[in-house]
Amino acid sequence: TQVYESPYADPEELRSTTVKRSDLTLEDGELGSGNFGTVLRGVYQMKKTQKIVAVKILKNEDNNAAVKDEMLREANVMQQLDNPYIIRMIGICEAESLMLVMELAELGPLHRFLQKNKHISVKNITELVHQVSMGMKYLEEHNFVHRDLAARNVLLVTQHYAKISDFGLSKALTEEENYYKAKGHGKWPLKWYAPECMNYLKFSSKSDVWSFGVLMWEAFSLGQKPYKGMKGNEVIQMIESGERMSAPADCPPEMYNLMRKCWTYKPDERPGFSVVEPRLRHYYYDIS
Ligand code: ACK
Repeated sequence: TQVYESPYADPEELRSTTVKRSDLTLEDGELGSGNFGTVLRGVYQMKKTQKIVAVKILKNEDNNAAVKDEMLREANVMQQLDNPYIIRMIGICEAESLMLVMELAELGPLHRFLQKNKHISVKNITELVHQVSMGMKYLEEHNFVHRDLAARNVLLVTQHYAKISDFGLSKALTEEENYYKAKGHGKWPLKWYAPECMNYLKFSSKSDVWSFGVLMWEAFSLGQKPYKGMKGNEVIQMIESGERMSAPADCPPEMYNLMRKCWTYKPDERPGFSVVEPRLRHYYYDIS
């Protein structure tokens, strides 16, 4: 797997985390949207060059303080991260609305790319999930939990270059605790959540590993929905009874075995990304 040079790696450019509105041109086409607002393509004018960027724009209408807070928290986490497999933040722009300026991943979310490109090889899928595991290993080493790891939050720069995005739910862990205790159940992506998240509101790198197993299942099933047609409580019952999703069609047994490891019930017995990443790396080398 090749490590690509980031266009934003220049420390001089990384330091400035406020983007001047006059240096930013927004384009018409929408890249995507969510309950926070929309994401537009933009052009960011830097000293010598221009960069095409993605701009997450907060909905303005209700002046919602909670949503604004969440976006600032997301920006704060992204600002601390520096890894080739994680979407880089360029800065915050406070103008007609609050805007989060990030590097653009032109090909969009992994699951949709796979749905549209059904002839992608096992080797290519392995390469992409391995890259995600490298980004997650970095997060684990730096004591951040993502809490929303799913194929929809993996964006593609090219068909051979994936990056983790969407740090809206992510948390920096403290020195005392290696998990984050949620205040209560929210609007959760529970098909991606480990049993200890549901039962004890405990989020750790190990619960990210569980989500990563679901992400692997999505990738090898070419972007299908996990636990298709099942309700939340049915998924919980299935997991509690010890049952797991079956292998996607044409999934190599080595990869399905790894998913099953990620779905180990007890977090203490589940592998971390320091174990998952080399497993993927070695399998990728074996088939290359
Ligand atoms: O699933 P989507 O179409 O792809 O919808 C989401 C949406 O914007 C809100 O998160 C897309 N998106 C977010 N960040 C980026 C980015 N850095 N590059 C390209 N698309 C992005 C994402």
